[in-house]
Amino acid sequence: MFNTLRLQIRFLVPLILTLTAAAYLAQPLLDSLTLRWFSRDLTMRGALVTSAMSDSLAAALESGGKARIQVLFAHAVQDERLLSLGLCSLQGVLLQRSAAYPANVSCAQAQLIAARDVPSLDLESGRVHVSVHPVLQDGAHPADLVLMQDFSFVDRRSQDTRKYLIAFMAALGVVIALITVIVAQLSWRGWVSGARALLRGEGLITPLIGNQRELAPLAADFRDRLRDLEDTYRRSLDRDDHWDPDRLRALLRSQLRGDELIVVSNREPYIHENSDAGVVCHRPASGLVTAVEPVMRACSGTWIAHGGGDADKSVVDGHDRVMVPPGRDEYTLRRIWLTPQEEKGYYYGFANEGLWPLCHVAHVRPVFREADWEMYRRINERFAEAVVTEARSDDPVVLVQDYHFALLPALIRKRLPRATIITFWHIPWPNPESFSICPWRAELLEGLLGSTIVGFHTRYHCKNFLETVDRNLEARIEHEHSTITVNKQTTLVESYPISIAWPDDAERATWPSVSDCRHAVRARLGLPDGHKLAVGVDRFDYTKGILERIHALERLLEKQPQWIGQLSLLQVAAPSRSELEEYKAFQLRIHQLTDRVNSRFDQPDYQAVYLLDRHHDSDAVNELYRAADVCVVTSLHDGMNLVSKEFIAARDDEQGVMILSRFAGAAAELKEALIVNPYHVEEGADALQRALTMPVAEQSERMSNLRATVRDDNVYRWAGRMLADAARWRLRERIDARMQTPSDKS
Ligand code: ADQ
Repeated sequence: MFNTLRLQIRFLVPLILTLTAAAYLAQPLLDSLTLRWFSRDLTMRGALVTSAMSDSLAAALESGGKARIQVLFAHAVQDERLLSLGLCSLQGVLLQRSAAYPANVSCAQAQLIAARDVPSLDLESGRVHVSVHPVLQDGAHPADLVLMQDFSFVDRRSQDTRKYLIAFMAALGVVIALITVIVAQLSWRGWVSGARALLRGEGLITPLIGNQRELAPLAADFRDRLRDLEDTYRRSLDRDDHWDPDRLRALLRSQLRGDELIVVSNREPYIHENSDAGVVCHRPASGLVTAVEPVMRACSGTWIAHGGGDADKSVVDGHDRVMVPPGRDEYTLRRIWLTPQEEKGYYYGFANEGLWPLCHVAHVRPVFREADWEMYRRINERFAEAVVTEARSDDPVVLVQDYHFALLPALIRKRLPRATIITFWHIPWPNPESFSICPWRAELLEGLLGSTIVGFHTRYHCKNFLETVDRNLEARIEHEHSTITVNKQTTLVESYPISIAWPDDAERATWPSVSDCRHAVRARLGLPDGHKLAVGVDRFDYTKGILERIHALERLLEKQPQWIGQLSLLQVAAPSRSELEEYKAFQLRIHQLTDRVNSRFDQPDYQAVYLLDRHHDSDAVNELYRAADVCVVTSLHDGMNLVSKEFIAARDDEQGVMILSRFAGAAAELKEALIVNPYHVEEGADALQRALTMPVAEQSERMSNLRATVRDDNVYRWAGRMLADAARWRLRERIDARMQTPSDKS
C-alpha cells in the first residue's frame, strides 16, 4: 500500500511540473495568436465604423464643414472602446482629429503602424490599436480615416489567460496522472492475477484482456517451458559428482535453510533388548534402516518409529524419546507403542500379508482382511499425530518410509498443509492389474498422493505407479514431467535409487584384512583356507530367492562334481516376520532343503550348505563379505537390494564376484555383476561355475567398476537428490503463497 502511494507521488509530481512548464512556454505563442485575433477584430470594427461614417464625412469635407466633422467625431468616440479619430487627406495631411487623438502621430506614421501585423501603439494612457480606412462615397475616395481603439484589454486578457492556462494545465496534469495510475493499477492487478493463475496452472491471464480460452495454450506452454527448465536443472544435478555427509548437511542448510527433518518408519534404527548382560542395543536387519540411518546422522532431526524392543520403554524419557546412536546422541528417536493386537493387524496383517506380497511378484497370494485394514488406518492416524507433536514448525520436511504408511502422507497434509512430505516406497510397485487385487486401492493411492514427492528405486516402478493412478483415480497426469495432480495437490513421482554409505578411510582402517576374514570364517566352519565360499545374506524372506539359490548350487554340484567338498554356500538369514504362517512354512522348507542337499553331497567335515538363521552384527556381516569368493543375490523380486552394494563396498581388494538377480532394482546399476534369472536353475548353476573360475584380472576389472558406481551413487546422493527436489518444491510453494491475495486464500 505504502509502496503504491510512493509510486503514485513519484509519478504525479513530475507530470504536473511538466505540464505547468509547458503552460509557461506556450504562453507567448498563445499571446501573439490572441493578439492577432483581437487585432483583426478591431480592424474589421474600424472598417465598419468608417463605412458607417463615410457618407457624413464625405459630405462634410465637400462642404468644408469642420465643425460638422468634429460633431461626428465627438459622437463616434462616445463608444468607450473607440478612443480617437483622425481624418487624413490623400496627401497625408491631418485634416481633423478628435480631442484624444495624439498630436504627434502623423498620417504617415498612422499608415505605417496600421500596416504592421499587430498595429498597436503605446501611449501614456495605454495601448491603442491603430487602423486606417478609406472614406469612400460613390466610388470617390476623398480622405482616409485613422481610428485608435482601446487595446489595453488584450494585455489584461492575456494575463487572465495565462492564469487560467496554468491552472488548467496543472489540473489536467492531476487528472492525467490519476487516470494513468488507476489504469496502471488495474493492469497490474490483472497481470498479477494472470501470473498467479499461471502459477496455479489455471490458465487465466488477465481479466482486462478477457479471453481466457485463447490464452490457455500460451499459459500451458509457459508452464511447460518452466518445468522443462526445472527438469534439465535436475538432470544436470544428477550428473553432479561427489556426495558425502558434509555436502548433504550443506544442502540442508543452504536449500532447506535448516528446516527440520522428521523421518517416519515402522522399523526403528536402534532396538533395546534385555539380555543376560543387561540392556543391549542393536541395529535391526533392514535395508531401510541401513540406508536411512546414515542420512539421519548427517542431518539430525527426529525419527519416529515403532518401539519393538522388550527394553525400549526402559530407556525413553517422559515423551517417549531417546537420543541415538547410543553414546553419540546425534538425533532423536521417538518411539510409538503398539499393542500385540495392533501389531498383528497393521504390521503382520495388512502390511505384510497384504501389501508385501501384492507388490512383489513372488507368487504368494496377498491376504486382505477388513479388520487388518481398520488397524492399518488407525495406526497411520497414530503416527500422523506423532508427526504433528514432533514438528517444531508448520512446514517440516517429513520423510515417510515404505509401505507401512501409505495413508500417512494425506493424514499429515490434512494437519500440516505446508509440510514437505517425501514418501519413499522401498519395495517394487506392481502393475495396475496386480494392484487392482487390493480392495482399498483408491484409499491407498489417495493417501500416497498427499505427498509432495513419491519416490521409487527405478523408473519402471514410477511408470507402474503412474499407470495405477491413471486406472484408479480421477487425476491429471503429466507423463513428461512425471507429476500427478488430484484436487489441486500436485505430487512429483521420481526414481531415486537407494544405496549405502560408502565407507571412509577411517572406517576401512578398522577392518581386518581379507585374508584374516577368509581364515576366520572358514575356521569357524572347520574348513581349510582354500575352500570356496559363496555367501548369501538376507532377511529370511520368501522374496529373496534362497530356495532357488540352493537349487542352483545343487545343480552345479551335479554338473561339476569336482566342487563337492571344495565349495559351500554360507547362507545367513536374519529371522523375519516369523509369526506369519507363510514365513514359518518358507523357513521350514529352506531348512528341509538344506538338510536334503547336505545329505546328498555328504562328506566328512563338509556341508554343501551352511544355514545360519540368526541376526549378525554389521562387523560380522562385513567379515562374511570379505571372506567370500562369490556373493549370491537371487531375489525373485526386490526394490533395490542393498546386500549387493554392501558386498561391493566391502571388497577393497577388488576381488570376489557378484551374482545378481535381474529382478532386483540393483541390476539396473550394477552392470558388471553376473546377472541371472533366479527361476532358471541351470543359469544359476552356470553363473556359479563362471564366478568360481573367473580369472583374478577379470574379477578386479569388474569389481573396480562396480566399486566406482556404488561409491558415486551412494546414499547421500539418494537423500540429496530427494531433498534438493523438495527444496525446489518448497521454494515454488513459498513464491506461490506470496502471490496469493486474501481472497485467494479464503
Ligand atoms: P530389505 O528387504 O530388508 O530392504 P536389503 O536391501 O537387502 O533388503 O537390505 C537388507 C539389510 O539387512 C542389509 O543391510 C543387510 O546387511 C542386513 N541383513 C540381512 N541379513 C542379515 C543378517 N542375517 N544379520 C544382520 N543383518 C542382515 C527393503 C527392500 C529392498 C531395498 C531396501 C532399501 O526390500 O529392496 O533395497 O528396503 O530400500
